[in-house]
Amino acid sequence: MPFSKDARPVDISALRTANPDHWMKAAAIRALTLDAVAAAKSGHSGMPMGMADVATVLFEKHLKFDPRNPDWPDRDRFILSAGHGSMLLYALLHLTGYQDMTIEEIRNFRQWGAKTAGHPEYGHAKGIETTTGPLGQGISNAVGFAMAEESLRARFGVRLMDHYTYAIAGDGCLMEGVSQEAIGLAGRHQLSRLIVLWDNNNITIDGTVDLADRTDQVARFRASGWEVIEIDGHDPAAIDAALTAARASDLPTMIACKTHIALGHAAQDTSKGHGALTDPDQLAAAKAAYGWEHGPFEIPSDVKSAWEAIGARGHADFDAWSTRLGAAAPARQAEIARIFARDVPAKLSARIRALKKQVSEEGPKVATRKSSEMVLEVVNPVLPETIGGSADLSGSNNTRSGDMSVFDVDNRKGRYIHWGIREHGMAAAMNGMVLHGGIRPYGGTFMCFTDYARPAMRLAALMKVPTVFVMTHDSIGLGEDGPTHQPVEHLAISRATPNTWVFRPCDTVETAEAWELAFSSRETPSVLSLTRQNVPTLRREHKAKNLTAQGAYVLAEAEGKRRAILLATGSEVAIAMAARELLQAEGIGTRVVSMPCWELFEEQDDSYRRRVLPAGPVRVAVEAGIRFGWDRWLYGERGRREKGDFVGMHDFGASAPAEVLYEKFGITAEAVAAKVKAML
Ligand SMILES: Cc1ncc(C[n+]2csc(CCOP(=O)(O)OP(=O)(O)O)c2C)c(N)n1
Repeated sequence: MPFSKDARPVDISALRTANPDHWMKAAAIRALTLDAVAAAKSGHSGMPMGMADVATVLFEKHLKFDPRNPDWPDRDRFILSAGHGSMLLYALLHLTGYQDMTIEEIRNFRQWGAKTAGHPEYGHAKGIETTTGPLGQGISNAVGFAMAEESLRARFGVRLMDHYTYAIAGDGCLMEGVSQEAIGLAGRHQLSRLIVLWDNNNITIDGTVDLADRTDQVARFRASGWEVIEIDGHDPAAIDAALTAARASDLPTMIACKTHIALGHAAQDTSKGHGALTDPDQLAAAKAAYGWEHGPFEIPSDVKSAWEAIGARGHADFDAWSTRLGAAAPARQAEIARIFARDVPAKLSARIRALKKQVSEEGPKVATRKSSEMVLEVVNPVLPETIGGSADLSGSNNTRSGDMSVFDVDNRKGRYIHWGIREHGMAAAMNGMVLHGGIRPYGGTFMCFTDYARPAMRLAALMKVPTVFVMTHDSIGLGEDGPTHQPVEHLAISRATPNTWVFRPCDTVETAEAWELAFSSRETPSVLSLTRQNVPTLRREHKAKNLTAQGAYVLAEAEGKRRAILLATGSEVAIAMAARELLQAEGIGTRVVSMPCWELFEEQDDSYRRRVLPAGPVRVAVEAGIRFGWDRWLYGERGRREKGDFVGMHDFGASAPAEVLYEKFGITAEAVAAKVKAML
């Protein structure tokens, strides 16, 4: 059993007697953790047992929260980045009196239907600010929470927005690469309201940290622009003093809390302490060492009332805040309510419709990334809650509209963020902004770097938050940058993710419709797949209705008897239209279906889907990506195996001009027409 090398002996009885009141409150967390993990026969005991003192002082003396009003916009946010230690959070929520975190929930830790999932899941219970478990995400979300606070404080004033973000991170969180992206961003932006508590216990699953790392974390944070305070994480006075200093600092602060994993248990300071401690004798011995003489899941009334008093501490703060809000101008009150409810103003649809009308008349031939910029130009001014950005590709992603100034230390009102070359950190921080509330973030990169942002994109979908990922340069159509930059499998990756809308608009009209849906979404993240290369306007007849909302629709009907249906997305819709010309010229009636969003088409009722994809005609799908997933539309939905085929990519791309690549890879109108004729 690997031992922590720098493990000092701990005199539990000295800790107990030095601060008896504090000790029993922290012991309640430790006891609940031991009982819940023993009942579930699984879970992580050591982290909550090690960080119980830090968490107790934080909740007792510093955290601004009100269990009766868990959605209070001006509460401090507490993020358990080390999500495996979920019992720490559940115990805190239960003890401080969050209504939905009953003792029954704790008893049912990790069981079907319980709010107490293995790792904290956003939406399961109030007080869980974000889903954590994939290490490094929470600390990176926290950066977005802190940016959201800065932005909203600048917008609404310190009387209404004035809070801190606290995150507990372990060695694992700090080893994950994304943590450096987060730390770099927080340091650069001087996010002084962000306080990270590092559980410095020197233990991970395989053993001691030095098996895999020798980073000087203190130097690392300081080098990234943070203040660092080092303390004994079991000394309540030191914890309190460090938190006070951190709150006063002009910089983000990391408090390095030297702790003992599984404090007081036979497995203390060992990697065994990281996991599920279920041995009944050892459990009893640990409780005896704590001086905890109560049965499983039993909290003595004096300890419970002490914790409830901590939970009640924030009522007055909440009431005072409500009074201040009530005294604000009605329009300001309504605006705060609106943005936190994720409602969009009616003006959004009006602006989208006006743009659609204009471009369907003018018919510009532009890249859809440019179309996207045209949309943002008209929409951002009426959506003050948007924050845009790019991972160092602003000019390529076209994500900045003219009204957006740059978010910076001296311009917190800025709504455009230069994320640097940090796709993962950007995506995770954007999730944090949505979760904070009051912000609708979107951020851009090249579509092939979906891979770099992917863990956070998945969590947006899992958490049901409407983050918008702007993915430009979405195929071989980007040309000379070559196969490293040409996504082929990324549409399939995002489409395979539940609760994600993948939009691949064919022109400016569809791009406007996609943005309207993305910005109106309450629970679904969006991926906008946009071209580098110019495409024609195909929707020349103005329709006020948002056709993209149906996922797929008939763009061009067959003339004469309908013998073929061409299905296409994005830049390949124009190729399908050209193929239709060829086929119609030979008397083959051909319908073109534009499919900007598969997921929304799947949601349509059967009769609509039948109208768009009737049985009978041959079907050819055209997309400059891999085939994966397309068989659903070719062979399913009344299609037949011998009557369906695909034109697209079968391997990685190549470096050459876009037109050459389309020709060489056979994604042409002629190839589409030939496939149709071969099946007739
Ligand atoms: C991205 C990711 N990789 C791996 C894991 C599996 N895992 C869970 S906890 C853990 C070790 C974390 O060590 P540390 O943060 O020091 O936690 P402690 O041992 O102090 O509880 C690992 C590897 C994970 N949850 N997330």
